[in-house]
Amino acid sequence: MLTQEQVQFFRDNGYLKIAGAIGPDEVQELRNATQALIDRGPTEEMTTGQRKDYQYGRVRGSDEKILRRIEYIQGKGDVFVRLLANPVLLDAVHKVVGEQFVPTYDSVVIKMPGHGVEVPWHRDGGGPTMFYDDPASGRRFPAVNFDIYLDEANEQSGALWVVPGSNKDEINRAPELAKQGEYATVPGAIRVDMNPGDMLLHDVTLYHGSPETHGGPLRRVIYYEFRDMRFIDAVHRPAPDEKAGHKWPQEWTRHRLAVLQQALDKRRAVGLEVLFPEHPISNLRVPHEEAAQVSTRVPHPGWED
Ligand SMILES: O=C(O)CCC(=O)C(=O)O
Repeated sequence: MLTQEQVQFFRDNGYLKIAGAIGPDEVQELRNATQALIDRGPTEEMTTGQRKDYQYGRVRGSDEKILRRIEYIQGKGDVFVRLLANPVLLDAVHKVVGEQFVPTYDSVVIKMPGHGVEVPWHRDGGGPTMFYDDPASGRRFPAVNFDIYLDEANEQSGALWVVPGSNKDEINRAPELAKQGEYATVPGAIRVDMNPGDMLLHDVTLYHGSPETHGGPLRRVIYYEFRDMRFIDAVHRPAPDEKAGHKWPQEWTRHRLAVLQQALDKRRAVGLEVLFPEHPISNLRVPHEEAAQVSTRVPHPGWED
């Protein structure tokens, strides 16, 4: 479980590596389920929104469309739902995101074998408004991604590069770095090599990206993002008379919390360990019966339009 030193390292540097966070059996199940999604791809039977979940890109000098990510994977298999309630993940979430944590995003990023698509330097969601300084408590609530590695990430498979401490930069230099398209020569940048089952925490304001690969092996990483409810209430809610657009109404966060409860219940049902049976904050709990009924694919408002 995360120590105070690890929490401090994360706050200072914007990232933290936890080796061996996810056990080998769970990793193997996730690998199998992810591979099945890659092999099948989008189908005619899917809705337009579900087909859009499969995102493609290109590498330099080729017109071939290459799979680069699949959105909303919690709606694509129980193993991804159960992962949401993994005790090592939720312990880290609780300690770095805040007690009122809410799962806010789920996807898998893929570097296909042979040619893997670049993820240019960026801050997730575009930048410096992606945290909340709460005047009531004086606390800063970060938005954090929990990156679960299913394959080895190294030079050949296009490991992630990060600039430690860039979460504190007030001016966003990520677009300029993306334009230059360099990794190893970026001042302060480090490559974060990972093994299957390792978890990387990254603050969404950290500069990060990964180069395209040529002749490398498959590299798959699951990204689960969480934010504290105080952050969401202050930053993401539509005004009372406003259409949701890309904002997050109460029903949407309740739906996400219901998936979390379903994840805790599904994990316990197969005899896996959980950190707590329900959300530790009582007003963020969704009754088990209600949680069991919800669809586990919860796209963001605006995704299906
Ligand atoms: O896994 C990667 O290469 C980076 C993915 C990423 O940062 C993103 O999708 O926002």
